[in-house]
Amino acid sequence: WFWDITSLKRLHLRGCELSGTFPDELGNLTLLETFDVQGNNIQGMIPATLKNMCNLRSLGLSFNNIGGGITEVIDRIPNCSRKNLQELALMDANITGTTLQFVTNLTSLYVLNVHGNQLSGSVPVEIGTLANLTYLNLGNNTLSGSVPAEIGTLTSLTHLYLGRNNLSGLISEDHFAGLMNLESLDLSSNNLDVIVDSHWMPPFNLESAWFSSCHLGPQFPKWLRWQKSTKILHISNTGLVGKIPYWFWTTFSDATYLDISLNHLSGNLPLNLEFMSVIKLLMQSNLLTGLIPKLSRTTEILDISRNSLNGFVPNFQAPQLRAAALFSNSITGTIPKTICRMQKLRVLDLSNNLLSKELPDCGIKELKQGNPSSNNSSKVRSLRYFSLRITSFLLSNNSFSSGFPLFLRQCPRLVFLDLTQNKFTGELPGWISEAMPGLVMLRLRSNKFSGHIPVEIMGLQDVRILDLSNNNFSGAIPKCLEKLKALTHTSTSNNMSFDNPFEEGYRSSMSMSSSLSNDSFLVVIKGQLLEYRENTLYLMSIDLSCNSLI
Ligand SMILES: *C1O[C@H](CO)[C@@H](O)[C@H](O)[C@H]1NC(C)=O
Ligand SMILES: *[C@@H]1O[C@H](CO)[C@@H](O)[C@H](O)[C@H]1NC(C)=O
Ligand SMILES: *[C@@H]1O[C@H](CO)[C@@H](O)[C@H](O)[C@H]1NC(C)=O
Ligand SMILES: *[C@@H]1O[C@H](CO)[C@@H](O)[C@H](O)[C@H]1NC(C)=O
Ligand SMILES: *[C@@H]1O[C@H](CO)[C@@H](O)[C@H](O)[C@H]1NC(C)=O
Ligand SMILES: *[C@@H]1O[C@H](CO)[C@@H](O)[C@H](O)[C@H]1NC(C)=O
Ligand SMILES: *[C@@H]1O[C@H](CO)[C@@H](O)[C@H](O)[C@H]1NC(C)=O
Ligand SMILES: *[C@@H]1O[C@H](CO)[C@@H](O)[C@H](O)[C@H]1NC(C)=O
Ligand SMILES: *[C@@H]1O[C@H](CO)[C@@H](O)[C@H](O)[C@H]1NC(C)=O
Ligand SMILES: *[C@@H]1O[C@H](CO)[C@@H](O)[C@H](O)[C@H]1NC(C)=O
Ligand SMILES: *[C@@H]1O[C@H](CO)[C@@H](O)[C@H](O)[C@H]1NC(C)=O
Repeated sequence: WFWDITSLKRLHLRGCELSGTFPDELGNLTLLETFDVQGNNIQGMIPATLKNMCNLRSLGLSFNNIGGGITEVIDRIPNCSRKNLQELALMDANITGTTLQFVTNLTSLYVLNVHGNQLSGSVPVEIGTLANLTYLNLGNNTLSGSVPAEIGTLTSLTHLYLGRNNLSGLISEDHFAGLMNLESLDLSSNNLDVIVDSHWMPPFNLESAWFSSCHLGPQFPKWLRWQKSTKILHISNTGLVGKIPYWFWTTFSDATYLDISLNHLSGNLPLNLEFMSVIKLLMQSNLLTGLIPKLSRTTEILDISRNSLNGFVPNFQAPQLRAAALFSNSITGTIPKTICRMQKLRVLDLSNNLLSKELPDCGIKELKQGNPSSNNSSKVRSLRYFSLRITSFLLSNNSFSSGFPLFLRQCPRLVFLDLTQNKFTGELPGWISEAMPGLVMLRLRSNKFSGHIPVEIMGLQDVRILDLSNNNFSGAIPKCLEKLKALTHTSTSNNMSFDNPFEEGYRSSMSMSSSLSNDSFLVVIKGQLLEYRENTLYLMSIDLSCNSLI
């Protein structure tokens, strides 16, 4: 019945779960100015009946399945309204095409969004004729060739997204010359060389800047110093060499997301980053040395893995910290008792370091301090109420020496536990399955554990990777191995919604691609060290070899 209301000027049907095809009757709405059906499940091309829709200003077709060519879409936008069209949104709409030349006829466009389609060809120089453009998103296509410098004439532009294409060549000051209103810039994941004079003062003050995989180096770009409003900065894998300049931390003290990973940055980090506002701080795979800094209280995700940091583990004072990847450094000392207060921590990876001694034993006092608001509770006073929420705890290849850590009694949500290659001794406690009922991975390989394998271990119903090899366990292998249910079923019967030990802490964090979840996962199977990157969820393995079992 919509289509009879021919007086309609604005039709907003965003996210209405519409499916099927566009009806020809749409063309009856000749007064329509705005047509927005983004985020439905409409299949097929817009109808050829729109000829008389001469007032169309805004066409929103994003997140549908148009399944056709871009030129066909443009051809069906009525001739009479092309000149006046201000907004064209075709994001993730399954559109193909080898040219963006059509822009020459859409001279009034403010917003052009064709992100996430299969558009190839180059960015036309004529893009410079769209003088009103404020938002241009050509990201996530397969555009190639160079970026025309004409883009630098679009003085109204606030958002420019060219990331994830196959663009190449040079980006210079010219490309930015007139972009004094630019707030958001994405050039990442192309093959672009950004080469500007070292004294260049950018005309803009970016809030978000994505440069990952552009060539910015080897020198740390000096012009970044003038970007004092930046909240999001990605300069991962940009060929940067040398020290992080001293102004970096103050210039970006208000940023929430900083990614300087995968470069050749060296030198010590500042001792104190408490003045920052960063939520996600990624610095992995550099050549950084020195101590792990005192973190800002806002930090939720920290990745400093694969550097050369030495000195002690930080006295974790970041109450919001959810995931910390500190693996493959040279960190010494032991895990401080402050970990007992870290109620938000999910993932802690300290593998491949020089940590020693024992883990703290969190008593009720320490745990309470991490959860002061639950002080008054009359109902739950048990330890469990105050327990930690760690799901992945990875300590392999250190020098921890003690009995099986009592710390683990306070980690009832543990899913991945890796104590491989340390100097742990003594017997496995009977409480192992009661304290950590959800364990999917239990790796105690290459330690000095001894005694019998406790029969309680059969209570680990979700365990899929059980590696007790290379210890000094003795006695009989417990009889009822078939009770390890997850190992006897072929399908994934548990409800684990994540795939590897690194992933969990990253879910529900800012929806940015995470580097941690990309990390490989090493598993020893039949004496071979195998590397897995995905689908570790389906991996099953039991290894009791190299003990004194009968
Ligand atoms: C204290 O306990 C009462 C009753 O259980 C509850 O209503 C209240 O929200 C609690 N206060 C705090 C700060 O947890
Ligand atoms: C509405 O559109 C349909 C299909 O394009 C057409 O057959 C019909 O005559 C139109 N109705 C009016 C009132 O214009
Ligand atoms: C995209 O459109 C083509 C052509 O209509 C179709 O064959 C293909 O299945 C569509 N792709 C998706 C992911 O729907
Ligand atoms: C524009 O309209 C004219 C007249 O209606 C028509 O001849 C021409 O083919 C149209 N152009 C396009 C590109 O549709
Ligand atoms: C621009 O429009 C004219 C006439 O409507 C048409 O002939 C021409 O092919 C269009 N140019 C592009 C690049 O689509
Ligand atoms: C990317 O562009 C280069 C030339 O710059 C070309 O050789 C290559 O085939 C393109 N790759 C894709 C996937 O389009
Ligand atoms: C153990 O960690 C050290 C760094 O502390 C590293 O050099 C070594 O390669 C690691 N060994 C294994 C087997 O990963
Ligand atoms: C919690 O209880 C302790 C003593 O048990 C007390 O010192 C502290 O002030 C209490 N905190 C809150 C927030 O009530
Ligand atoms: C292994 O355990 C046995 C007792 O079961 C003990 O006698 C022996 O010393 C242990 N070996 C090592 C290397 O710890
Ligand atoms: C798994 O999920 C199902 C339904 O979503 C639920 O009934 C069941 O209790 C869950 N099992 C576990 C072990 O959480
Ligand atoms: C993710 O892993 C793939 C496969 O090894 C690798 O090519 C890629 O560089 C990795 N990406 C990052 C950001 O580490």
